[in-house]
Amino acid sequence: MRETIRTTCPYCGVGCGVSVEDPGGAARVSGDANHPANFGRLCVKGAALAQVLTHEERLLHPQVDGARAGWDEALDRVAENFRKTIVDHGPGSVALYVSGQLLTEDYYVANKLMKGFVGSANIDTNSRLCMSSSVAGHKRAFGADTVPGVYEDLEEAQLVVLVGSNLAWCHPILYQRLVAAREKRGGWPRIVNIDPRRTATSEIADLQLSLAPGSDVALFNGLLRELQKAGKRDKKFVAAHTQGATEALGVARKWTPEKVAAQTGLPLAELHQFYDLFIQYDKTVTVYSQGVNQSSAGTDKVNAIVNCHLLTARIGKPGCGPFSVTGQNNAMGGREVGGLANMLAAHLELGNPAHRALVRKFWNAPHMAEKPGFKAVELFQAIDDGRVKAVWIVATNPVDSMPDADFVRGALKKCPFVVVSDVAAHSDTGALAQVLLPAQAWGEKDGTVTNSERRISRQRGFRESPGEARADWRAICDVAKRLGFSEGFAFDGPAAIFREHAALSGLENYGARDFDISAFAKISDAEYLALASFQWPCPAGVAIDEKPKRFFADGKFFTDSGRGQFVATDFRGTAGRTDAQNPFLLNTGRVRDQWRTTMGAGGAQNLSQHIAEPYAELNPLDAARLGIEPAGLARVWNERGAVILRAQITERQRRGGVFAPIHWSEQFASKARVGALIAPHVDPVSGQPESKATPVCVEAVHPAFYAFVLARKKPENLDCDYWALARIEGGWRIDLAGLKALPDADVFARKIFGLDAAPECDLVAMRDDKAGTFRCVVTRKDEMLGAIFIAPGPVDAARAWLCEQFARSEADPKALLAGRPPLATRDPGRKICVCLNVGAYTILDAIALKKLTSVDSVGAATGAGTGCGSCKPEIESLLKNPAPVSNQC
Ligand SMILES: Nc1nc2c(c(=O)[nH]1)N[C@H]1C(S)=C(S)[C@@H](COP(=O)(O)OP(=O)(O)OC[C@H]3O[C@@H](n4cnc5c(=O)[nH]c(N)nc54)[C@H](O)[C@@H]3O)O[C@H]1N2
Ligand SMILES: Nc1nc2c(c(=O)[nH]1)N[C@H]1C(S)=C(S)[C@@H](COP(=O)(O)OP(=O)(O)OC[C@H]3O[C@@H](n4cnc5c(=O)[nH]c(N)nc54)[C@H](O)[C@@H]3O)O[C@H]1N2
Ligand code: SF4
Ligand SMILES: [Mo]
Repeated sequence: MRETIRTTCPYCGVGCGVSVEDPGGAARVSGDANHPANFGRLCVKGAALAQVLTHEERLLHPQVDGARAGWDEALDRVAENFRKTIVDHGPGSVALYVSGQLLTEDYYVANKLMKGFVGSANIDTNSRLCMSSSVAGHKRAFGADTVPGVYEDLEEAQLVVLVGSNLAWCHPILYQRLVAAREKRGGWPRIVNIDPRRTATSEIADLQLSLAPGSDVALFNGLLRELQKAGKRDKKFVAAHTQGATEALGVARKWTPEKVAAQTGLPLAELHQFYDLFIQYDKTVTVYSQGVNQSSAGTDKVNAIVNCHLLTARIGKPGCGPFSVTGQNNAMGGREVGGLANMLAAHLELGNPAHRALVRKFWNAPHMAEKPGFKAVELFQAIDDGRVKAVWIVATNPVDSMPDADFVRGALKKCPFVVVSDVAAHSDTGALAQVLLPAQAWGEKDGTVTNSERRISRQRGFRESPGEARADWRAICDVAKRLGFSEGFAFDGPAAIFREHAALSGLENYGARDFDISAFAKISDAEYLALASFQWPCPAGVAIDEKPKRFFADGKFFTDSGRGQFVATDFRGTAGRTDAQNPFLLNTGRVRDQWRTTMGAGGAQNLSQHIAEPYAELNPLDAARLGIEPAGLARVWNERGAVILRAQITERQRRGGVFAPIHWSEQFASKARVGALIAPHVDPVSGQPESKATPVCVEAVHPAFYAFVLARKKPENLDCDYWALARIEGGWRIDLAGLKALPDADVFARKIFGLDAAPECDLVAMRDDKAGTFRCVVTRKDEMLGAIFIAPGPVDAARAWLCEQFARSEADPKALLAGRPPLATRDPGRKICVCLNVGAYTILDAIALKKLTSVDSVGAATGAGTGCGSCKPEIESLLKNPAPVSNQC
């Protein structure tokens, strides 16, 4: 019998269980039917996990000063530099910058090393950029960073309000659970989607509120007022279990519907529709994500939402509650170990002397941090001005993902000592490291992660690590030992770390703190190996059951008074304001098949086929005014930086706004690091940057030529004003453009394919001087190595068809030279359904020809949407709006 490994998807915070069969290196990945997050389903990224098991582009060996080194040499170097910096400049001069991508065990030792042994709380994490406003909002309202509800609540609710969440693309399995519940329950829950732009998630919304960016606090203040007015205050609950209602309502009172309408730009009728739904349905869940968190008023947005739930006592009960969905697979685990610079461990408070004493004793810590360390934005400022002189960056790519990313790059360049632990051989941050440490990747590493609903699951290693890659926890413990802290870091594996973490969570807890998993404090290595997923809290001595665990149903909160705290949230606009210089507001976020800054989800070629280029969404009226044509290029810039992106002209985008995805690093595009433009404005409470509202200027780029390239090998020389690379089956596709006319297209093509060094290759060219076009294919014997299409305007080629042809080894070079399929064949178009390989034109043709009206009928006719289902919202959108889809990106 084949062994099945049960593990967890490494991508988003839904935390889906994954089953892997891995006989002889041909892994088969499927959803774990028994895992309570996904019950067997996987989205397109999870389903492509077998493709990321490649060792291509992996960092295989430690490097010191750019040269391969042994682990001992590299670790000695890290420890020596850290020790010397601490001795010379104090513990505050060193820092760790870590990540919600780490396993809890890695995170635990990193936090322990800094806060208990180095004696500085200078450890912060990319989660600062992700959900620290939710943490701060929870702490203000609940007295602890507690997510009150569970996933079932979304299915059981009458109304689900999505705020700043593109659930369909970013938490696809939770979205699918919601869709399935609606199908089963005849359209319940009703769904309201609150987002300045229409997204894939808008397709299932009964009501879309395209509010002005940053105006959520006004909207929810107005809601609080209307709830009170409509008599929806739960008087008993508010009186017995909360405080601060009067102050919060006092602030909300002035937010009349008219005033809210003016602030949010929403029509009064839509506003009343929303308020009426919220008033009418007691079972309401408000799901929120980065449109809420990544704001200079992020914490207030969270509390404005929570206020409405406290007033109506819609919390802790089935089908009710505010629900912060976490992005990273282990954002929650990081919170549990205290990975943020202002937290301790096990949800203990760094600012609380009794908590510090407790942890000091438990860790037998020689140098306990006494005060919070630098939060991410402050940390890179401190690196820049020399207060921090040595930094170790683990599992995050700040040169792309931080705001003011060019400043961050400059700071790291200046920093005397930079260590980067990563799985990838090349990253924009790794390029600046003196020491590079190769880490284990998914499928190799072993430990636990916690999902958005407080469910702890095992990630299990089932593959040998390539080269000398090692677990992050091990590298951290090895440095700790070299710094003289052997006793505190003598762990022999993740199980030992997990036991210590679990024990600390129960230490003198007695129900005073939400996070308690002390039931697992004594589990054996074998039990850890077999550990099934469980939801916390799980205190010692209490039988563990599978019932959903909710907080606050009893009205007991973790504040000093034990009451839930209303917060008076006065409205303030975005920190960045548009003006004549920068008249557009830049919103940034995610696309369905890309993962953060690691394009193509770390090497899965399927996932580059959905959207292959960095782009900017612009409203048609704005684009027309700026003279930007569909598939043309747009320069988006401000005083901090500039990017060049492919224009996507769409009504989904409000006027005055531009949306760009965050996924393209310099490894994949010439100039698409949107982080470089983001102002480092932060929320005053959480320190989370405002990544969704930066004033920018947008203008048309007028290239002298455009080109589209297919290549077996990644070209080494892409010396061009614009280029974007994407993996395809059998090679790469590249879009290029240049501002200066090409003196000789033939020479340019030869350079792209490196032909001077490969005289055995043939180049068959077609030139039309009148039209200004040039096409050629490169072959070696009968094997096709590449093709290039050059034109004075955006290249009009059937890209999806070309990619398909290129993947076939028997492809006819001459047929490819035509750039489009023969008459009888249709270009399938941009891939909408990756699982079944169905393009947009195939779907549109089927809709027109067979007069299809439902997603299911499209599925039956074309197969689209019948795999993982992640593309169903887009099929829905094509049904509603069968306009031609740009094939360009
Ligand atoms: N495919 C994919 N999935 C992912 C990720 C990925 O990279 N790719 N990353 C994961 C991570 S780390 C995270 S944190 C999550 C993020 O998940 P989401 O938060 O759902 O994703 P985003 O696209 O960042 O932002 C969500 C929406 O907020 C909207 N928004 C912008 N400003 C405002 C505003 O002022 N008010 C409101 N109400 N909305 C606003 C944006 O238009 C956007 O559609 O996704 C996770 N899942
Ligand atoms: N403008 C703008 N900026 C944003 C956002 C936005 O919406 N807009 N979103 C923010 C959010 S929510 C987030 S979460 C961040 C994400 O941004 P980053 O934190 O930069 O995340 P990744 O791109 O996933 O980078 C993770 C790195 O860790 C490596 N890695 C993966 N697994 C491991 C491992 O196990 N060990 C080690 N050592 N390395 C590993 C990967 O190869 C990759 O280089 O970006 C933030 N920045
Ligand atoms: S929903 Fe998230 S956790 Fe689940 S398979 Fe998709 S990316 Fe992985
Ligand atoms: Mo995130």
